[in-house]
Amino acid sequence: METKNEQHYDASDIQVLEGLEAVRKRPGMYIGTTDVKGLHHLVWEIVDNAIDEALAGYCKNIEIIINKGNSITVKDDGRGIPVGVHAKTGISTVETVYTVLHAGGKFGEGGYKVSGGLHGVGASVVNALSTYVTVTVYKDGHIYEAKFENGGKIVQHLTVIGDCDINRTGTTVTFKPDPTIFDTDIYDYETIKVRTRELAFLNKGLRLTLRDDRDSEDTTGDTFLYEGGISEYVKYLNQNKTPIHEQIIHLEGEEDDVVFEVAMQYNSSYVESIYSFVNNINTHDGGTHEEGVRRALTRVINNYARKTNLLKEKDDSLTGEDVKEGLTMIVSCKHPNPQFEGQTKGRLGNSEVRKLADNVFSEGFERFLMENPEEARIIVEKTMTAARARVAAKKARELTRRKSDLDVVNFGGKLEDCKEKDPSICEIFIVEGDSAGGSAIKGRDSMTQAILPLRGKILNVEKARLDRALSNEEIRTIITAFGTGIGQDFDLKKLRYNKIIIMTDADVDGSHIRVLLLTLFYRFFRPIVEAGHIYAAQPPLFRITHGKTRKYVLSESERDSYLATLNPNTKYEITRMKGLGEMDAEELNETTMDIKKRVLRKITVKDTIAADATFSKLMGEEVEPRRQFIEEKAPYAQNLDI
Ligand code: 0RA
Repeated sequence: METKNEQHYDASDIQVLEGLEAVRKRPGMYIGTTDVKGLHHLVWEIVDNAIDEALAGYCKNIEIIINKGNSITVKDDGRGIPVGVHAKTGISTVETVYTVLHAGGKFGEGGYKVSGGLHGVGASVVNALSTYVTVTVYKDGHIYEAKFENGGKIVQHLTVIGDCDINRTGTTVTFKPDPTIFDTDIYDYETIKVRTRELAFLNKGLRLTLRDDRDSEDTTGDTFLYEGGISEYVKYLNQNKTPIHEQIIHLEGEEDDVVFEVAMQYNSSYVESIYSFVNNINTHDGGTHEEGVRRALTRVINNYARKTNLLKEKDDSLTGEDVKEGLTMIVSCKHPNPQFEGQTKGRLGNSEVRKLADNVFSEGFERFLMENPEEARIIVEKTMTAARARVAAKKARELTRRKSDLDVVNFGGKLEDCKEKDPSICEIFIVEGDSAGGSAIKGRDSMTQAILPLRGKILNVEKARLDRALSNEEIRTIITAFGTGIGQDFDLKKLRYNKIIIMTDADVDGSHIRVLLLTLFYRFFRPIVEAGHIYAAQPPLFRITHGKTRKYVLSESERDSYLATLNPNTKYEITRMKGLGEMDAEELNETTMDIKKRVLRKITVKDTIAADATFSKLMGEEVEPRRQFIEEKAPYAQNLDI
């Protein structure tokens, strides 16, 4: 076996494994899905390569362009993909990287590559799933170009097509996803923007620009460049919250090529916003980097609180739960050989990182507390208040714990439960107002449909702790009805209904109630939301009657297109449906509840971090953004996804 020098990546590092046909046959194996998510995944595979060049220290600018026709261009100013003949394949390295599966430093033993996409297969997979790919390399005063078509077939070998300034280096890739592979071929600017911004936060000093050339070519687009890196991410996440201390605490350390970094700031809310990343990938199930920090955070705060006598001898120690209340934190680890664990590979497994994270965090945070006694006092007091609330919530929670099935039936008449006990076929409608609740009870299928009419106002849990939420009558009823418990007692397996359906009017009040409910579900029952159990009913907006026919439509455009299908001489009548309460039981059943006829909208969480920010913006201290959002979105039942 050849020995390889860690420092000098050369063309021979690239291993030749398989052809591209396999990728086209089973794209899901390589990019997860062929839906809109898979389509966007192609962009990140190409951007990842440029980011690697940035991590290696050679690239400062990356530009992403959505072109007319939904092709994508990614430009970087790195060293340029090597243009020499590849030792193993006998063709240029550029062509090798784009045509040989698993070619790329990541799988070569000598190559040092820290970033990675979903399955780390990169450029060749993008080529396999594209109708065309053009790669341009600027290097040594020349412009080189190679072209591929129809799933990676070479149509132009790497050729010098011109000269450039000797100092100019970089790689430009344009690809067009194959529409016969993907369910959709339309890129979403906002999706790409959110991730591009995140990549800029995670890679300080790197300028990422994004532009949409589909409508016209003089758009300015967005530029993201954060010299402060993850500190600026924390600041961004806290922008609709109220920080309780000024400084963002930013700590960093490195050992054996593993770089560990954390930034944090407490705010006055009660929610935990801790997000961790490994090689720019969100580790949504945490792992050793997160564990190390959490462990150190609890220990350091307890030690400091005891030492300064803020926490007395008789007081119980603060728990992990207490110290994360109102904490916004980004943990980022760059690792040359990460082990991802768990079903969705969302957990970092490398055990040595736990110790590195603990050491870097505890040393730095301890010093911060010593050097900033005023901020330290504010933080400790916040965690002590959280501890008191935890004790109070425990007492309150015991009241909501279901002792037997009987308890659910005896709701004091609130919940009209269904007869069926098998959760997989049961649904619960949470209905705005008593009169609509009455119609829903009459119009339901009592075997499988339970009705919970809301009488009082739903508490805004964005501004209330668990203990106060638990003293709210409506919330207690909801918790008991769901059967899952809450907080530490939460158990998704105990959920009593497969579908939880929010049924509110299509007006501003209805939107407000819906957002309050979604906030409650997202903050206190997140696994239920993530598992896709939450739906919004879509009551009709208009009723059109002609002759004996009654037609219900959901929107103005649907009304217009229906009217256009009628004979011009037909006499018809249009009623604008003002609210659920206006419909009788039969109408409500027919339009909104009947499994065969209704249209439900499933509420999905596209991106946890973005959803968190949305809820803080919507439901936090500031009233104006909330009013604006609700007024803007209220008329449209469509804008529900979080
Ligand atoms: C390996 C070695 C060198 C550059 C790259 C890979 C490289 C790959 C990509 C992919 C997208 N952009 C890229 N930029 C650079 C260095 C080669 C040399 O120094 O000649």
